[in-house]
Amino acid sequence: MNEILQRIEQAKHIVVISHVNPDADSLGSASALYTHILRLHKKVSWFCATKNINQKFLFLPWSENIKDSFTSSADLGISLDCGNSDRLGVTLSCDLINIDHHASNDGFGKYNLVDVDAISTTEILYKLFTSNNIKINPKMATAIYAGLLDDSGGFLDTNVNGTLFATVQNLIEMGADYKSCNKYLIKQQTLASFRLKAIMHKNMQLFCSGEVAVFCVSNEDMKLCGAVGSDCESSLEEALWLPNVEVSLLLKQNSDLSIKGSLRSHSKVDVNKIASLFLGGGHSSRAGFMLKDGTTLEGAKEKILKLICKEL
Ligand SMILES: [Mn+2]
Repeated sequence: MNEILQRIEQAKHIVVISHVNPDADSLGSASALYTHILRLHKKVSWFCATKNINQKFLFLPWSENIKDSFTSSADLGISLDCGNSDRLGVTLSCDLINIDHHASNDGFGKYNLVDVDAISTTEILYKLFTSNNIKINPKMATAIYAGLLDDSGGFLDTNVNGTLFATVQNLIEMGADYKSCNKYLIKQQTLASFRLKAIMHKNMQLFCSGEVAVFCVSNEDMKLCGAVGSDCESSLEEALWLPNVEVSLLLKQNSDLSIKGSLRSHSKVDVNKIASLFLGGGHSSRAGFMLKDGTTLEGAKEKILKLICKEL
């Protein structure tokens, strides 16, 4: 039997861990694994350090059981979609299995199942389950589909291939509630994000002969719209599809005046490389970082732009 499944068999109390500020893949993979562990009649908890998880994810199976405090009685933790140990939001004293697909993953677990070619962490689980004859039930299928849908940009990113669609066909036949996933993860938006988009689009600037789109969002803009961090994302992604744009950069000021940076890129610039200069990371086409040194939005813009333009 697979080493990771064997370790799960041996454990008494398992905690599945979604990363801080979780996305559909981290929550979907935790949801699928949580469901599987429940079926083994084992004690299982679900930890995510972020207190207010975006409502749109709460259709995922068992998400009502997510806790923001870590249970000390656990003898095994399983992190899902966490590119580095900071993403866990907790320091573990028990063994850890690290399941992930980020290029920046440094293998921080005692056991590591990292596949940087996988489209999503849920795809890694799909392969783990199917290759070990573990039946995927409708709840698991929904959760796996959710990660695939979100991490492939709604099946539109360049990493999408026929294998992905074949997997999706299987998941739908297994009972995946793809309609809810499409509705909550792709179609539905908040009024706050709708309002924020108008401000972001109006203030967007183009640099380096129009190859870099930059959004600076102040804490004031956020408060004015009642927006949260994830409300900025769709504009960041959309700007990448303007003619000539190769890289899209978002600098968002937090309420403590630290700055969250997010980067999206076609193939010309490896944005993971740029994010890692600021102890961030991600994938070559999407990455993030934090600036906590008191830099202003304008100062941060100058600094990051210089690095991007050098790569173009
Ligand atoms: Mn992912």
